[in-house]
Amino acid sequence: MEFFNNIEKIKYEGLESNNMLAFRHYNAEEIVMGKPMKEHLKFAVAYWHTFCNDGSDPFGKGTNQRNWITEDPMQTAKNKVDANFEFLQKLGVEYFCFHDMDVAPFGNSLEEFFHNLDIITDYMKEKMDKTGIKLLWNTADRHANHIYVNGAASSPNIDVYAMSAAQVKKGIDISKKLGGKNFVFWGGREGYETLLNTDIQFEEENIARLYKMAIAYCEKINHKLTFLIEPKPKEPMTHQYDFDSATALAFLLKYDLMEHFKLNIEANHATLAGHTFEHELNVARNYNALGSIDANQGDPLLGWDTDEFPTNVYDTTLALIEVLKNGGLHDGGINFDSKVRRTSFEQEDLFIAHIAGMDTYARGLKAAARIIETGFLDNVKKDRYSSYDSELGKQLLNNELDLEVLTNHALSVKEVNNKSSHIEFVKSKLNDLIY
Ligand code: XUL
Ligand code: CO
Repeated sequence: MEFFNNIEKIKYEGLESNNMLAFRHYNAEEIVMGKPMKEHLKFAVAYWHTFCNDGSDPFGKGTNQRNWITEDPMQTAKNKVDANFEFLQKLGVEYFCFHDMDVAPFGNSLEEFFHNLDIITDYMKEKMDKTGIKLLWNTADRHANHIYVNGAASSPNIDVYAMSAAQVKKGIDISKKLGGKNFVFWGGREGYETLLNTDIQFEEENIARLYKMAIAYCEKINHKLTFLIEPKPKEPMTHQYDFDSATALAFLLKYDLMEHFKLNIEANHATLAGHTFEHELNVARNYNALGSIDANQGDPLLGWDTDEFPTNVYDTTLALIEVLKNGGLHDGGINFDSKVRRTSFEQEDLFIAHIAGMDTYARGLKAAARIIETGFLDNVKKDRYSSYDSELGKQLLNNELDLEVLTNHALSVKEVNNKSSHIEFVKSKLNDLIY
C-alpha cells in the first residue's frame, strides 16, 4: 500500500528552488573530498520519531496526521513497514534504525511480543531484499514498559534483569536476520534517582555483565556486530550512568569492553551534558571509539531533549570536521534521531523536515571540507603548539625528559612569552569559510 501517494522522488534542484519538497544543497552524487556526498553522509531514518510519534507533549494530545494508523495493531505495524520503505525510497535514504517496541505491538506477554516481532521483521527482510535498503542499527527498548520502572540491567529485580536480557537476545537475533552492523545501547532508565537506595557499583557491574553476555551470544551465533553506547546525562533519570563520552569510555575501559564497543553520539545529548556536539565527537574519536551519530539539535532555551531536526550549519560543520578527521564513520552513519515539531503536523512535513536536516548536513560537509582543505584550523593549532617544535619540546614528546631537566630549563627562562590567541579573528575567519 502507498502512504505518500502525492509525493514523488525528492530531487536536487539547487539554491534557486523554492520547492519545499526538493534538496537545495544535498546532491547525493556530488563529489566532496574525493567521495560522493551520499557516502560521507550515510543518512538513516529513525523509525520511532517518523512512524510512531503522534505529536503529543506533556500538555496536550497528538496533532500529527498519519494515514497508517488503524484499529488493528498488527495491521498498523505492517503499514508502518510499508510507509518506511516508501519514505526511504522517495527520500533517497538507504538506512533506517528502530527499537523493538517501535515496530511490533507488545501484546500480552514477552512471548507474544517476540512472535509479533518475528512476523514484522520477516516482512521487513522481504522489503530490504527487494529495495536494497539497509539496517544501520536496531536496539531493545528497555525503558518504556512499566516493568522497567527501576531500570533494566540496573534493576534491583533479577526477573526484570532477565526480561531485559531476553529483549537484547531477540534484538541480536533480529540484527543477524536483517544484516545489521551495529546494535545500540542507550541507557534509558539505567541510572538512579537517589543514592539513598542505590548501589552504583553493583548496578554498573550488572550492566557490564549483560554487555559481556551480548558479546558472547554474538560469537556463539557468528554475528559480527559493533555495540554502540549512546551517552546522555539525564532524562529520564536524574543521573544517567552514561553521562557523556568520557564517562562511557571510562566504563568501557574499566570493564575491558573497548574491543567490541564504540559510541553513538547524539547532538542534543551533548547539549544536555553541557558540552558541544563536536566536543563529544572529538573525545570519542581520540579513543578510536567514534561509531555513529544521532543527528538532531536541542533548544538551549528549553533545556530538555527536544530532538529537533538539525538546521544549524555552524554545528554540522564542526561535527563533520570531526567525522572527516575520523576517516568517516565506517560501519556507522548519521541517524536522524529527530522529530517534527508539533506544529508541523501534516504527513508531508516528514519529508520537509528530513530534507532540511539533509541540506544542513550537506552544507556542513562542504564547509568542513573547505576548512580542512585550506588547512585553516590545522594551522591555527600548529601555530598555537609551535613551542613544542623546539629541542626541549621534541625531547618531551619523545619521553626523554624528567623533572630535573625541566627544572633546569625553567630556571634558565628569563621571560615567559605567551602569544595572544587572536580568537576573535579565528572565529570571524571561520564564518567566512562556513557561509
Ligand atoms: C533517547 C534516544 C534514543 C536512542 C535509542 O534520548 O536518543 O532514542 O537514540 O534508544
Ligand atoms: Co538518540
